[in-house]
Amino acid sequence: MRKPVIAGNWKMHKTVSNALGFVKELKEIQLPSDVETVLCAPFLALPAMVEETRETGIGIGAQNAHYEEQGAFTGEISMPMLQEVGVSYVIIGHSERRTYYNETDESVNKKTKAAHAHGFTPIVCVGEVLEEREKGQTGEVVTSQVKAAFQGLSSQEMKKTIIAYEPVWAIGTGKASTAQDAEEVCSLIRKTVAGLFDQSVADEVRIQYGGSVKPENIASFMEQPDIDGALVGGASLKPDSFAALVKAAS
Ligand code: G2H
Repeated sequence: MRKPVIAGNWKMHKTVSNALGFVKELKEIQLPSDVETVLCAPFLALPAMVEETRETGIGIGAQNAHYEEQGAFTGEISMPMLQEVGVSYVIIGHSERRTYYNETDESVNKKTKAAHAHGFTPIVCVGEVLEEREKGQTGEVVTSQVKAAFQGLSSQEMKKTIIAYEPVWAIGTGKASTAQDAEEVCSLIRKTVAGLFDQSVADEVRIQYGGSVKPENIASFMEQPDIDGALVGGASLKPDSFAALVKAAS
């Protein structure tokens, strides 16, 4: 069976000392070992967080990385840089990056391949905007994002990839998708992966829901057969709330 995975996406929140304070508090709370627990923090905090979480089972992730190994890309961070500090996950193609930093399906594909080449577990985000949902284009949009993102991956790489379905209209709005609607799209994503690879790959790949997940609504998502966890923004910023989410996924 697929291991549930709860990942916090802190976005542009927390200084290094705030991040360390969070981890120290979280370590005081007993977390279930049957849930993969990940914190995706701002770059600056990553080295200290990797050190502070050693032997805890908590994985540390970045929220973006460049697909090139090095070069004239002012302000960017490469996968080898993250690898050296011991980061294990990287979020790719979050809608905020697609919207504000011109991430495209093509760059998402390059980054996903680069992440695998450096041994990371990529958390690849897909999802429709409100206008697309209202026009009934959700399935079409998400299917095309999935096909583009995973083009050229090996089956092994695909199995290790985590997909986060995040309807853009549900992000940070407090207005989550219904669990049934989210399940419908996650099931379609799994079918699309089966079409691209095969059923055994699709059965192994983990799909998260993201968008206004909180302790009060996570159970309804985790009950769904094709939802294996959550990518959580706002509700991951406090240790007790984040721990409640991890416990609810157990
Ligand atoms: C969606 C999510 C985290 P929030 O972006 O990826 O944020 O839980 O605040 O809606």
